[in-house]
Amino acid sequence: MRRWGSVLLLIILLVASAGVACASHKPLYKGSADALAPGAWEAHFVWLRSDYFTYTGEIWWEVYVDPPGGVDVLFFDLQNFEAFRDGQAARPLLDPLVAVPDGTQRLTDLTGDLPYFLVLRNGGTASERVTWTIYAEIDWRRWQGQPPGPDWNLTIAMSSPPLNRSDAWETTFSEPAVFVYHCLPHIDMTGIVEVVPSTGTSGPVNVTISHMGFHPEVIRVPVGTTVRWTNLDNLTHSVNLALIPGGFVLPPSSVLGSVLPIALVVAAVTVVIALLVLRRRERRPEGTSKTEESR
Ligand SMILES: [Cu+2]
Repeated sequence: MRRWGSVLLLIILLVASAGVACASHKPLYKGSADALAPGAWEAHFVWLRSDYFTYTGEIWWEVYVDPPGGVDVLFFDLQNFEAFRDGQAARPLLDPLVAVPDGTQRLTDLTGDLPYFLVLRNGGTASERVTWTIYAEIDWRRWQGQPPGPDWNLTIAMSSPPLNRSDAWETTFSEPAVFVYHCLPHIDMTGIVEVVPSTGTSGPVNVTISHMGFHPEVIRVPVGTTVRWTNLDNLTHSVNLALIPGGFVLPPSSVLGSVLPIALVVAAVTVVIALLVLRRRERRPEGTSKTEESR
C-alpha cells in the first residue's frame, strides 16, 4: 500500500513538473539591462531571420524598471524607427507603454524581411535601470523533419578575438555599409552598425558589452569612425560583423502602401465622372429623337 502511495506521488510529481515546463516555455530571443540617464534611450532590434530557427512572427517582451516609473516602451518598424531617431513624427506599431514600472506586450504577424526595434526611453528626471527580455515564438516543426526556414546567409566580414573581461577590440569603418553582428558563442547577443557617407570627421564610438548585451546596440556612424567594443562582463564575448549587401532596403510594397489608398480614391472619382459623362451623352440622342417624334 505504501509502495503504491509513493508510485502515485512520483506520477503526480512528474505530471506537475511537465506542467511547469510547459508553462515556462519561453523561446528567448534576447535580453539585457540598460542604464538610462534622464532623456536617454536605447534601441534593441528583432530580426526574425535565422539559420537556426523558423519564427512564427509572434513576439513579446517584458520590461522591469528600477526605480519604478519614468520609462517609455515603444516598438517600431524600420521606417518609423529611422524617423524616431531623426526626431521626426514616428508611429509605433503598438500603443506605447508610458512611464511604466514594468510591463509586457505581445505582437503577431511580424515578417522576417526587415528588423523591428524596441525602444526604451527614460522620460523622467532620475537615472533608470531597465531589465528587458524579448521572446520570439519558434516553429518547432522544423525540428521534426520539416524544411528549414529562411537563412541569415551571413558572411562574417570582420571578427574580434575572444574578449575576456576588460578586453577591447576596435575597427575603423571606411565605406558606407550596414553590418549586423553577433557574439560567439552567444548568438542571441546581436547589434547593428550602420556606416553612412560623411564629409566631416568623427571621434571614436564606444560600445560596452555588459549583461549579455551590446550597449548601445544599434549605432549609426559616419565613414571613417573607429568603433571600440569593451567587455565588462565576467564571461568571454566576441564581435562578428556580417555585411548586409545593399543594407536594409524597404520593400516597394511599403511605398505602394502609402500611395495606393490615394491612387484608389483618384481612380474611383475618375470612373464616377466618366460614367456620369457617358450617361449624359447617351441621354442626349434619346431626348432628341423624342422631340423629333413629338413634333
Ligand atoms: Cu557573448
